[in-house]
Amino acid sequence: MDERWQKSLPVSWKNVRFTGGFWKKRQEINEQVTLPAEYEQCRSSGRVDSVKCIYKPRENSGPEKGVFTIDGVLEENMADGETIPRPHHYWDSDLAKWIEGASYALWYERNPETEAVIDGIIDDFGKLQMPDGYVNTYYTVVEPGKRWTNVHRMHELYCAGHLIEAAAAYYEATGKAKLLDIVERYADHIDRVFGPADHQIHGYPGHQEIELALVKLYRLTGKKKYLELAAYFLNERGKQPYFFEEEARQQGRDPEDGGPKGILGKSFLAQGPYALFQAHLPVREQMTAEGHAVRLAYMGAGMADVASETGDKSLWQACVRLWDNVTSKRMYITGGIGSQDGCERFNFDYQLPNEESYHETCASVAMVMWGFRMLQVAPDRRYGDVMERALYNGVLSGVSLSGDRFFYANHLAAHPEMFRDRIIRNPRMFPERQRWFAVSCCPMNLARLLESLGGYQYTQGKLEDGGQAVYVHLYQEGTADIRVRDKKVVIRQETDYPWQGDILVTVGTDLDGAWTLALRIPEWSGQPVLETEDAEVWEDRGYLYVRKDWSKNGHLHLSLPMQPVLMEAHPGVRMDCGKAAIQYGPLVYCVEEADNDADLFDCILTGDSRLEAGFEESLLGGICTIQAQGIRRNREQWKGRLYQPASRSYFEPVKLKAVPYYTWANRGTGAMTVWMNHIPGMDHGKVDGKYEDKADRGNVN
Ligand code: FUB
Ligand code: ZN
Repeated sequence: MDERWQKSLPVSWKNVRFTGGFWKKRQEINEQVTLPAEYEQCRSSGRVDSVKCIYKPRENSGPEKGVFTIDGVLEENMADGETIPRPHHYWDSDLAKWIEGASYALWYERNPETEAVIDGIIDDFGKLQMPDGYVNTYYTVVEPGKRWTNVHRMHELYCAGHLIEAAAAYYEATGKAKLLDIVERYADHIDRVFGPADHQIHGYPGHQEIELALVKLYRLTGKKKYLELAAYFLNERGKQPYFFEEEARQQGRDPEDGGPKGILGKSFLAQGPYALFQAHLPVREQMTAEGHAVRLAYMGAGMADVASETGDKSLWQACVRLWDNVTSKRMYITGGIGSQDGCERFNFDYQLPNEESYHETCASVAMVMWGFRMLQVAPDRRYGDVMERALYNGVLSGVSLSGDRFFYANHLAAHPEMFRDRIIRNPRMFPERQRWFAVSCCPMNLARLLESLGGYQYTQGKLEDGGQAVYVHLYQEGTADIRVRDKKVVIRQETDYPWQGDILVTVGTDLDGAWTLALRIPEWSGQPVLETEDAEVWEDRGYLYVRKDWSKNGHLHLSLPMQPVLMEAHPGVRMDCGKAAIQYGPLVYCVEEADNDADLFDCILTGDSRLEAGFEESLLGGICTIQAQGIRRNREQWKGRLYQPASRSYFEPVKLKAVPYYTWANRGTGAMTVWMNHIPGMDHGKVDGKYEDKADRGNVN
């Protein structure tokens, strides 16, 4: 493990503006379509009004319905005989994520209407706040008097974390501190309730999130107690006796009771008690990434944050260990994690199914957040590359090109019949994006990430020799307004990334003296070409360090060679054995029925399937497509048969066209696959009417 600590801190999203290109377009859709559509869903489903506390539980109301609906959710969460939706125990987090995303948008363009809507919700949260600082809709109106009795399952700390993040965003965007005041009082309350003293709860959240939020609050307010509380939650996790078990016993619940789906009980996973919640072991003893994927990645993000602020080496090492396990054995090529449907969790090493993949959008968002925080402790491209992979693929596939439909689960292969025959019954799993979900974590998570993406582009810190460095982690047309040694520095990127790998960087400053720009060189890019003058240049952990006096000559040109390549999965990923996926720059590709006949799953890429990239302005919002010649078996020879002896003469040529994975399922429902059959030793050229197999003659490409 490379233990060199090289701390840097994010350049705020407020200081970075996308001025054109790929992400600018996506942000505009996010602002104009996604965020308004999400607000409307929150309004019509009762989420917005839930904070007004108009719901009153009726004495004899029946059980919650919790119905999954595809379009619209008016009856969601209604109990029998009730007319006002019963606030769900994590609706507060939905509203908070929406406020967060909408706040970022306000910074880019002030909008009095949106601001008034947010102010209204904040005022309702303010009225909801108890004199001791507690804020939670569910426990105010649905189960009053029961707060902090089921920290394991009921998401109070998770909702608090999201409210803190929302408050930070709203404050930074508008300068208005009213939500910040609310969450500070709430965080103070939480700080009084949880901790090591006898009168405190020695506990931690059932769903991590608050840890990273508390670090954000610490950075914003400078109050160390928030950082200490974040560290406390992480350090307490997994200690014995298990907090979740103690809590259940104190409340008269059976710790083995796993709830309606059976998954929440103490011994549900073989990896250890409460492994679904990463509470089976203290975090420093967790050798593999187990349990619920979003929880794990948020925990990793929190660990990296706390390690970065406290210098805690053992916490950092534990964080790296988990990261390595995830990214080397348990992550999809799209950067997505959590392959197991059912409890949204990690599976054993290399268990990465394609058609039944869960690969939740939130989990990809969490990977971006985690990767970015890893970079702040150690600028190493293995973190930046994964962050980028998750962003362009796992995250972005979660939203339609139109911006108003969403994937919860993101499959790497799909067949429409699975949907039509209702083999897959849960809308979260449908291979068609939905307008909304009863549990709608993903749409909102994605929107807040896209709107704050500028904040993931740069970090700033000191090098080992004390020199100043600005790290460039992502490439995107736009400007960053930074201060180096207290002088203004404007960094401008001009690029057509991710369609091309040329990046022109112009630095405008009158700061005298040398400082360093460190540029991530993605692993896919092979040999980059850097053109600049009067600079000292070196490479370290996949970053190209360029030190010079930028006030004298503020230009550099970086060329990252971008070619379509065939990627293979580790042989342990049995579903992908004998298969390859196309990648072009940071983008993973897939083949869809819309561009290729059906029978995608029978197509084979061969040793001489040359991949050709070309830009198609009018397709799917303007994309680079990849064309390749392949082969497939001739169906004529299969008439009336289900099986027959294998033969080489079945094959016929087929032209394949691949599109970026994030664009799939935007042209109706159809078959899709990321992984295609691949026989590198086979040449699809015809010899004597047959297709030649070079491997037979020892000529493996
Ligand atoms: O539990 C809150 C969120 O809902 C999780 O992060 C997602 O995985 C989904 O279960
Ligand atoms: Zn989600």
